[in-house]
Amino acid sequence: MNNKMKKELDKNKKRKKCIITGVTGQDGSFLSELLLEKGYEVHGVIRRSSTDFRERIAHLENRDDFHLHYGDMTDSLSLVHIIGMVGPDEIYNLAAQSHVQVSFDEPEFTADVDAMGVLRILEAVRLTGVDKTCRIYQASTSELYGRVEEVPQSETTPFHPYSPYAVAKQYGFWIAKEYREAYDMYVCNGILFNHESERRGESFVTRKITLSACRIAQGKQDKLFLGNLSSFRDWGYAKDYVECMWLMLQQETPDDYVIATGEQHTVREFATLAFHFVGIELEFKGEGVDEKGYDKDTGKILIEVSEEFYRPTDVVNLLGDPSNAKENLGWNPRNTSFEQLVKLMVEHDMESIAVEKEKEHIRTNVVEHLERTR
Ligand code: NAP
Ligand code: G4F
Repeated sequence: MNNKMKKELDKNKKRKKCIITGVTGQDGSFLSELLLEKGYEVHGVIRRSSTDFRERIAHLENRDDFHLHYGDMTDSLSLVHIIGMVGPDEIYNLAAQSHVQVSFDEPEFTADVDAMGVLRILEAVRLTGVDKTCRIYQASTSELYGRVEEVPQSETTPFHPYSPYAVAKQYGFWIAKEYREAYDMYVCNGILFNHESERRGESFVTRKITLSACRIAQGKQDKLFLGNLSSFRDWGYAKDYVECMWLMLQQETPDDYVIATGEQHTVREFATLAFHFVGIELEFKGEGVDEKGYDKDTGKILIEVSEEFYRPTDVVNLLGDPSNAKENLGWNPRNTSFEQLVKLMVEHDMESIAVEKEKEHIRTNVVEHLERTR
C-alpha cells in the first residue's frame, strides 16, 4: 500500500458519519453543506415521491461522501435499517411536517411524523446498539412557547403549545429529554426560533412575501393576500442556525438550547422592508381584515388581508433570549441582521423571477411563431 492510499484509508477511518433526516428541506440542505465542509460522511434520508427532483441538494448528489437512503419517519423498519447500516456518530432529526397551518388540516399525520417519528429514531438507535456512541439532535421549536407565558422566551419559559404542530413537537421535545435521562443517551433539543433563507419553503410567510414582492415589481402579479400582519417573529438566517445544531453535539454534556436573534418584527414590517428592496415604498391603512398595503407613489393596493390565512389559534409574540447559547456555544446571534436577511432573500428571488419571466417570454414567442407558421 503506498502512502497516498494509506492517507486516504486513515482519512476514511477518522471521517465521522452522520445521518440527516429531512435532508431535502431548507435546514437539511444547509446542514449537509456544513457537515461535508467539516469532512463528515453525510447520509440523508429521503422519502419516495412522485417527482425525483430534489432542488436543494441536487448540487451534492454526485459527491462520494454524500449518500441518500429511502426511509420515512412513519416507517420504523426503514429507520432501523438505515441506522444499523450506517452506524452513525451523529443523527440530526430534522424531518417533520413543518407547516403550522397545514397541521390544522393534517393533525394525525403531523403527530405521526413530528411526535412518533422522534420516538422511532430514539428506539432505532437503541435497537441497533449505537445508543452509547451516537449523538442525536432533535429539531424542537419556538412554537412550543405558543401562547407565550413570558417575553422574551428562554430555556426556562414554560411551554404552552398552540397548534397541532406544536403539540406534536412538545412530545418530541420531552421524549428526547426522557431518553437522555432514562438511558443516559446524548440527545439535545435545539429550540430554534424562525429561520429563513433563499431556500425557505414558498408557503411560509417570509418567502411568500419576497417572491410576491419580486413578481409585483416585475409586473407578474397584481396583489398579495396575507393573514395576520401583526404577528411578531424573531427571524434569523437558516445558514447561521445550522451551525448551532452541530455545536450542540460537540459539547461535553448534552443539553437543550434556545437559538434566536433576540430581536422581533411583525409580518407587516417584513413586508414593508421586502417591498422597499424591490423599489416600492408601502404604507398600511385600516385595521384587521380591512387593513391594506398601498404603494405610496401610485396609491395602488398591493397587499390585502384574507381570512383564509388566519389560523384557528395563532402564535403572535415570539422573541427569543439566546444568552445561554451565546455563553455556552459561542453563538453570535447577529451574524446576519434582519435587514441583511430580507435583502438576500429579495435579491435571490428578483433573479429567479426574472429567469422565470425570460423563459415564459421565450415560450410565448415560440408558440406565437408556431401559430403564425402553421
Ligand atoms: P422543511 O424545509 O419543511 O423540511 C422538512 C423536511 O422533512 C423535508 O426534507 C421533508 O421531506 C421531510 N419530511 C417530512 N415528512 C417526512 C416523513 N414522513 N419522513 C421523512 N421525511 C419527511 O423544514 P425546515 O424549515 O428545514 O425545518 C427543519 C426542522 O426544524 C423541522 O423539523 C421543523 O419543524 C423544525 N423547525 C424549523 C424552524 C424554521 O423556522 N425553519 C424553526 C424551528 C424548528 P420532503 O422533501 O420529502 O417533503
Ligand atoms: O411563516 P409562518 O407560516 O411560520 P410559523 O407558523 O412561525 O412556523 C415556522 O416557524 C416555526 C418556529 O417558530 C417552526 F417551528 C415551523 O416549522 C415553521 O418553520 O407564519 C409566521 C406568522 C404566523 O403568525 C402567521 O399567522 O405569519 C403569519 N402569517 C400572516 N400571513 C402568515 C400569512 N403565515 C403564512 N404561512 N402565510 C400567510 O399568508
